[in-house]
Amino acid sequence: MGCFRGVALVNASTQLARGVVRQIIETGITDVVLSPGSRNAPISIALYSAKKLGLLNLHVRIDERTAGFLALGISKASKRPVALLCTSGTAVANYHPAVLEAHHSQIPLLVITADRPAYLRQTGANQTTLQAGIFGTAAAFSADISASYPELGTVISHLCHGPVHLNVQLDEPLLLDDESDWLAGIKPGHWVNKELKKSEELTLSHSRGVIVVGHDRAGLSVEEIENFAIEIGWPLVVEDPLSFSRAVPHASLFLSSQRVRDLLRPEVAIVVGRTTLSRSINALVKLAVQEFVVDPRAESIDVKRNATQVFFFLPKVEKRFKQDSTWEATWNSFGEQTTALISGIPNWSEQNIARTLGASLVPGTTLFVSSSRPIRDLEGFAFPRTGIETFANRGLAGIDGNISTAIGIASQRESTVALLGDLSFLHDITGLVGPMDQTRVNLRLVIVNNDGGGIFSTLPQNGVLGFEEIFGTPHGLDIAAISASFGLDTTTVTGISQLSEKLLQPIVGVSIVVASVPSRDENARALRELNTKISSL
Ligand SMILES: Cc1ncc(C[n+]2csc(CCOP(=O)(O)OP(=O)(O)O)c2C)c(N)n1
Repeated sequence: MGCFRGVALVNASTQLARGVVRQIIETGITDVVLSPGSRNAPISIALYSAKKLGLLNLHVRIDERTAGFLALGISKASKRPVALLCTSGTAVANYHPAVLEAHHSQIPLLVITADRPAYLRQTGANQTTLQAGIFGTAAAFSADISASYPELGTVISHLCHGPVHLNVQLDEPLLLDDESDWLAGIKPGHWVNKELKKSEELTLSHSRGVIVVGHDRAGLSVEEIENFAIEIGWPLVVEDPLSFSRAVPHASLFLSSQRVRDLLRPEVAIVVGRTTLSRSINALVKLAVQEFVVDPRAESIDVKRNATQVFFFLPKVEKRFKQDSTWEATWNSFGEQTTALISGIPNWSEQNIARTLGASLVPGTTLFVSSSRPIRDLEGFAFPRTGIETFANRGLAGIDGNISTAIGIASQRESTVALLGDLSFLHDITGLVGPMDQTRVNLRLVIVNNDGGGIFSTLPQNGVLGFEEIFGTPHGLDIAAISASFGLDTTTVTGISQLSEKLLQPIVGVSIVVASVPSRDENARALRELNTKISSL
C-alpha cells in the first residue's frame, strides 16, 4: 500500500498505473490503444477512468499487431504521440512490426507493456519472458519500471526520436482497492513537436540539377518543399505526384530508359527523404556528380547515409548559377511524351486504376496507399496534382498493418481512401476486427485484387521454377465475401467507369470496393510493353 500524491491509500500496482496514466495525460497524449489482458489490468482500469472523464480517447483492439499499426496511423495523422498498452508475453512481440515501422519513420509511439515483477523472470512463471528492452535498437529509449513512483520525464523526452518502450512490472493485487477521485485537478498537456531548424547553407553553382522527393518527404511539409523547389527552379521529381502539381509527370517511367537517363544526367541531385520506390530514380541520382541529402533521420537512424553532404533540415540555398530553360524543357518534354504513351494503357488495368483514382479523389480527401504495386502505379501513372494528403508506410515498406494504419489515419480525418493490394488486405484482416464505433472513421478501402503478389511478376524472379507457389501465392479467396462477413458495405467493380462512379460517392463509415483485375501476368506484360516504348523515346 502507498500514498499517491496524498490522495488515498491504494495498492502498489494501482498506484503505479495511475502515475503512468496521469503522466500520459499531462504529456499531451490524447489517444491510447489498449489490448485486453490481466497483467495490464491496473493500467487498463486507470485508462478507462480517464476516458470516462473525457481526458483520453481509448481504442480497444484484441490483436496487438493491429493495435500497433492503428496507433501508428493515429500518430502519423495527428502528429502527436500515441500510447499502446498490452499484457505480458507474446502480446508484446506483436507490437514489434509497428515499432520497427515507427522507428524508421520516427513516429512517437509510447509502447507500454505490462510485466510480472522481475523476481519472477526465468522462474517458469506463466506468461513471463524477458520483455524489457525487447525492441532493441528500434526503441529510442527503453525503461523497465517497478512499483516505486516513476517520473516519466526522461522516457517521454525520447519520443521525439521515435518509439519508446515502457515495461511496467505489476505485482498482485492487480485490481484497485479504492474509488478515489485520483484524476481530480489534472491538467492535460499540449504536445509540441520538436522543430529541427538550424541554419546551414548550401551553395549551388550548377544549372543542371534535379530535386528528388521521397514519398514521406522526410516528415517535411509539402509547402516547405514546394517553396524550396521553387526557389531553386530545377525539375522536381517526386515519388508522390498527388502532393506536388509542379512535379515532372511520370519521371519514374521515363527514367527507366538508360538513354533518357544519360540525356538527363544531372550535375547535382538534392534528395529529400528516402527514395524507395523506383530503381530508375535511384539510378538517376547515382549519375549526379554531387548528391545532397535532406533528411532528419540521417542524424539518428540512417547515420551511414552516403552523399556529398547530408542536411538534417532544409538548408538555406545560395544560387550561383543561371537558370537553364532548355534543361527544364527537356525534362518536361519527356514528361509530355510519356503522358501521351500511357494514354494507351489498357482501360481496366492496375495502372489505369491508380491513374483514375489519383485524378478522381475529391480535394480534401486523405489517401493511404499500400506498398508493392499500388504505390508504384500511383508514382508512375497518376498525374501531378494537389489537394490530397497522402500517407504510406515507407519506413520499412511492409505489407503488414496496412488496414489498421489506414483506420488510424482515417480516425483523424473527415474522409479517407486507402488503396491496397489483395495480399496487403489479407495480411491485416484483423484490422477489421474491432469496434469501429469507438473511432469515428470514414474510410473507403479500395482493394486491387489480382489474386496474389503482382509485383513479383514485374521482377526478375518472374518465371523461375515454382514461381506461382513461392512468389505469386494465389489465394483464390473471395475478398468481397470476406469483407461482407465483417458487416462492411462492399462493392465489386470490374470497369473503370464503375470505379470512377464509386470514387465520387461520399465516404461514410468503413466500406470496401474490390477492384477485380485481370491476371498478374497480363499486368506485367503491359508494363513491359510500355517500357519498350519508353526506351525508344
Ligand atoms: C510484412 C511483409 N511481408 C512480405 C513482404 C514482401 N512483399 C512485398 S510486396 C508483396 C506482395 C504484395 O501483394 P499485394 O499487396 O497483393 O500487392 P501487389 O503486389 O499485387 O501489387 C510481398 C509479399 C513485405 N513487404 N512485407
